[in-house]
Amino acid sequence: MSDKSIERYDRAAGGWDALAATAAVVREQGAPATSSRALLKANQPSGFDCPGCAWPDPKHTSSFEFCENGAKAVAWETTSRTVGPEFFAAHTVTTLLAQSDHWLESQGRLTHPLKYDAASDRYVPVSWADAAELVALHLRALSTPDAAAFYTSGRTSNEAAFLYQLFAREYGTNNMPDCSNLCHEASSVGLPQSIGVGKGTVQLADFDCTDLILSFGHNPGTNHPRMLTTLRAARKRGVPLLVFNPLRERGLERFVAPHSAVEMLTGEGTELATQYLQLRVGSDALALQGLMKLLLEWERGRSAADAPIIDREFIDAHTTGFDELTGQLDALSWDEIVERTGVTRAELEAAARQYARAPSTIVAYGMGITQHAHGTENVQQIANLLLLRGNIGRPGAGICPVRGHSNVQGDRTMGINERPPADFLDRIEATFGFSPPRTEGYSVVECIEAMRDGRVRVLVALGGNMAVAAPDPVATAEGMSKLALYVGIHTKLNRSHLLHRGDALILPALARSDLDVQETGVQSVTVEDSMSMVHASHGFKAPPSPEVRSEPAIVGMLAAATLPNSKVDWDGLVQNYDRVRDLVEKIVPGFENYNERIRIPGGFHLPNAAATRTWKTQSGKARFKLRTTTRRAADTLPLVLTTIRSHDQYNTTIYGLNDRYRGIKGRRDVVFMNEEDMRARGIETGEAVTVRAANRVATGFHAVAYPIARGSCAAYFPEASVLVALEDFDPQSRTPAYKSTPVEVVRVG
Ligand SMILES: Nc1nc2c(c(=O)[nH]1)N[C@H]1C(S)=C(S)[C@@H](COP(=O)(O)OP(=O)(O)OC[C@H]3O[C@@H](n4cnc5c(=O)[nH]c(N)nc54)[C@H](O)[C@@H]3O)O[C@H]1N2
Ligand SMILES: Nc1nc2c(c(=O)[nH]1)N[C@H]1C(S)=C(S)[C@@H](COP(=O)(O)OP(=O)(O)OC[C@H]3O[C@@H](n4cnc5c(=O)[nH]c(N)nc54)[C@H](O)[C@@H]3O)O[C@H]1N2
Ligand SMILES: [Mo]
Repeated sequence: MSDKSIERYDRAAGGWDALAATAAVVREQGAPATSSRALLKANQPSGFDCPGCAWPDPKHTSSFEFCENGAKAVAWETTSRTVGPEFFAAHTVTTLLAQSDHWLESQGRLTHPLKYDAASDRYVPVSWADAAELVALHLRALSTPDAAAFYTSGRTSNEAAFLYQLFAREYGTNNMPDCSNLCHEASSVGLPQSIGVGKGTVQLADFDCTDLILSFGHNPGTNHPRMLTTLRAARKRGVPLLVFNPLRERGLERFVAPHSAVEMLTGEGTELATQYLQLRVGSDALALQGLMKLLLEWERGRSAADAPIIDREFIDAHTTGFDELTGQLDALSWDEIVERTGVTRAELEAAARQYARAPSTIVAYGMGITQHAHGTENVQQIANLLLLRGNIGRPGAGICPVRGHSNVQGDRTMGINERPPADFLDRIEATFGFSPPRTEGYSVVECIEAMRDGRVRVLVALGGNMAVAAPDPVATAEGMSKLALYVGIHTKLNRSHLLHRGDALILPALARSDLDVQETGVQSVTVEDSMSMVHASHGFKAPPSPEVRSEPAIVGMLAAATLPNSKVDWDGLVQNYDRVRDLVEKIVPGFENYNERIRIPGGFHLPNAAATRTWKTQSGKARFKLRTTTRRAADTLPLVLTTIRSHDQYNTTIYGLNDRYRGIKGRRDVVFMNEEDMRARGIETGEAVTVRAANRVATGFHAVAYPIARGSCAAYFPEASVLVALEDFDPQSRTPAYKSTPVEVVRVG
């Protein structure tokens, strides 16, 4: 294929190409001096937390840890470009709506509070006081507080998140849809049933003493590049890495560490995956049960002299449900496993042998596990596999859900939760003296349904881009267009600001790297990473305009205007975030001496009961969970589509049009297919295709032959989100099934 836009990339991940790509993006954002200074402060003890991802920082970071995509996130937020009142005077909302997501965000940082003016179809400047009054007016006019919803995206700091949930609850609703509903909700729902906590049990130090790492459904070379440094160190110790992923991902195969002179000069790098199992999209639970079935068979067949394969002592002392699980595994046929996963029994045996042999194992996983109609069950099969060999609650072993947004885990800890635990609400009530609502609120999918049928009339968004992040953009846009008021608290312009027909406000917020000065002086915020480390983040850069306010200040202002008889001293809290943290300490377990401990470089670790083998489940034991065996109705379509991120995007933020490791240049209109699936349909690489799902169709795509499991295909999010129905979600966690849409792909013409 001569087309330069589709060309196989066969170098290692990282290396010089990563440095060059970083330099290009810093140049393009027009602030090389600020961006470079910012890069040196990212993830340093005295600096700010990188807004890129939630992978933890190595203890006592002293040298600069290079990360290409962290650098892009920092450059994107420290850009010198701005969108002020002149920009909005020059563009109507209708013309902005015609622009791409990439164009909208790349115009720059928001500088002024803006209000939508229907007469001119433009956003016009508004004072902060008038903006707050408009919000108060709408919220007070609603017939019930449950006609409002408060969306959060996971970049929000602990302090802002805590104030935000307090505002929503004192106002009277638990409607807190949140990006984690779209992300790791299956972990938050599945893990408490299995092991009693909804978070991962490992810390970074466990990777230093583990004997085996299994990776399911995540692409760290793009989405958590600093994780490659951890994986590389483990591989250098001889630890095998088994990858379960339908797509061959360069970042899981070979890595050149930019800080290693030798690797940079030779370009050779470190081999990562020792075994790569290209299972079919959506078949992880079956593959996991295949591994477990083998362990069970080997255990039954072993002689007394052989080492045990499953940890009977642990199972008897610490778990329930083992017999039910073995019953299910015995009933499962190898024909079904092999047919549906697309991997051979021999491949699974090789993987199971490694697992049976390893004293301690870590399983890391991402969206390839959670974003399915059976996401919760997928997560639970991972927990089952670990429990079989007692791999939870000891050094070098455990479960590692790799979180997305840099503070998505912290936001949940702070109470951003549409289904809050009762004891959390009890403490709110005891501390503040108001009765928080006790009924469950809406998750994202439910919020969209409620906007569509008029039950939700006001949507406030603290960060994020819900309209584009949610499944089914048509249904979502319809819901947003029916709102009486949309309020976007954001750093950049995005599509969610443009879909309303009623009132709308854009409120410009400080970003992580911006200096935050309040009445008592310079403020820091805190965040929690994927491994429950809480630490401080200090912005340093001059904000894009003096009008821009911090997230805690904006939330405090809206709350004070809406709740005249509030029990909370909003102004006092905003003046000094130490006061917010003193309140968090009273409400959230694990935050004793919060203010003291975040002043220690590196911060502190939150307790995790499962990691100490205390099981906070109903029975007081860990539980083996079964897999549902029914198939979905739409499974009659021959292919399964998964939607994935390119190397040049951050969720709905599109930095550029390349996906270097997958060999795509300057375009995003592709669908990756297995060569044999293409041949069977008479499709050649580069040819225009239509992708059909039940009742929906996506046009304008081009097929690309790619090493992907047969029967599976992949396209980028959000372009392919049109194929994901709002109703297609995991019934337990309500996570959209972004990664398993049954489809057919046909040649155009
Ligand atoms: N640069 C950058 N960093 C990011 C983000 C970003 O967009 N850009 N997003 C952040 C966020 S919010 C999140 S949640 C994380 C996301 O990080 P990831 O979880 O890595 O996200 P995805 O790109 O969705 O990729 C999932 C991987 O799962 C594989 N996969 C797809 N379907 C299946 C399946 O059925 N089974 C298995 N086993 N694998 C499958 C895909 O091939 C891909 O390699 O990254 C965070 N970090
Ligand atoms: N088809 C499909 N859809 C998906 C996924 C998928 O894999 N496939 N993944 C899902 C996942 S895992 C997630 S987490 C969601 C992400 O959903 P969201 O978190 O809602 O989306 P983002 O794209 O991260 O949000 C980008 C916007 O955040 C704002 N922003 C950036 N930094 C800041 C800040 O510091 N403060 C404030 N106030 N605003 C800021 C900017 O205005 C920017 O436009 O998308 C989900 N959607
Ligand atoms: Mo995410």
